[in-house]
Amino acid sequence: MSDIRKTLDDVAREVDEWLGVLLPEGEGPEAPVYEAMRYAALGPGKRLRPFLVVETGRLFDVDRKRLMRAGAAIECVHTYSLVHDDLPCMDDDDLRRGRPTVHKAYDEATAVLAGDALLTFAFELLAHPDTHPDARVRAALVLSLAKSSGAQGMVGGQMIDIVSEKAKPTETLIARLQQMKTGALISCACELGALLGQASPEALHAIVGYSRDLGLAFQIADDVLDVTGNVEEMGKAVGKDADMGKATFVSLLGLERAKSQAELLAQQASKYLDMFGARADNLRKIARYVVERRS
Ligand code: GRG
Repeated sequence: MSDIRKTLDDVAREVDEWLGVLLPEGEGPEAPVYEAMRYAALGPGKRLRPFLVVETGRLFDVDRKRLMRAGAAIECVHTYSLVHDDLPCMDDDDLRRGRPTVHKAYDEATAVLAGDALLTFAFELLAHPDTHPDARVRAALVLSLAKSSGAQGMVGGQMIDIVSEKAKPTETLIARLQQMKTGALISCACELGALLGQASPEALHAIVGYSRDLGLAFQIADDVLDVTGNVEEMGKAVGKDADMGKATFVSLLGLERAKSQAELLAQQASKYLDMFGARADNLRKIARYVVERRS
C-alpha cells in the first residue's frame, strides 16, 4: 500500500471514531432516523474531504480536535449528498460503499430524513464552540460550508446535471457543473482547514487555487473510473454515465485525453503549494492519489 493511502486510511479511522461518538444513537420513536444517519455516515468511505481539512489545517498548526469536528461536519454533508443522490427520484442506485443504499436498507422516507438530518447536523457541529472559541471563525466556517453545499455549489451543480441530461452540454457547462457539484465541497474542505488556521490572505489564495484544480482532477478521475473501474473496487454501480447517455469529461474528451487532463490538473494543483514547502507534501501526494486511485 502506498504511504499516502496508509495516511488516508489512518485519518479515515480517526474520523470514523469521532463520527461514531458525535452522531447520537437516538432513542424513542425517532430512533430510526439516527440509525439511518449512522448507517450512512459510518459506511466505508475514503474520507477524502476530512483528510483535506486535516492536512490543510496542519499547515497552520490547528488543534486536532477542531480539525476532526470540521472534518466530521463536511463528511456529514458529503454523506447526505450520496444518500439523496441514490434515491429513486435521482440516480436510483441500490449499492453505495459496497452496501445497500440507505433507501434500500431502510425506506425512502427515512433516507430523505436521514440526509436532511446529516446536513443540518453538520452546521450544528461547526457552530459549536468546541470547533473554535472565536465566534467569527465559526461564522466563517458555517458560511463556507453553506455556500459550497447549497444552490451556489453542490445542489446547483446537481440541478445543472439533471437539466443538461435533456440537452447536449458544452465543455464549459460540464466544467461548471462539475466544479459546483463535486469541486465546491472539495474546495470547502481545504478552506475549512485554512479558516480554522486563520490563514493569511496569501496562504488562503494558494489553498483556494490548489483546491479548485484538485476538485476538477477528482471529478475527471471519477468520470474515468465510471468507464474503467469495476463494481467490486468502486462499491457502487459503474458504467452508469454511458448507459444514461450522460455527457462527461470522458464522453467529451475521450478516455486518454480525460486521463491526461486529470494528471495535468493534479500537477498544476501542487504548484500552488510552493509557499508551504515540505509541510504540504501530503497535499501534493493526495493530488496524485486522486487521479491514480481505483475507487
Ligand atoms: C443530491 C444534493 C444532492 C447532491 C448530489 C455530490 C453529488 C451531488 C452526488 C454524488 C454522486 C456522485 C457519484 C458524484 C461524483 C463524485 C463523487 C462525489 C463521488 C463520491 O465521492 P468519493 O469517491 O466517495 O469521495 P466515498 O464513498 O469514498 O466517500
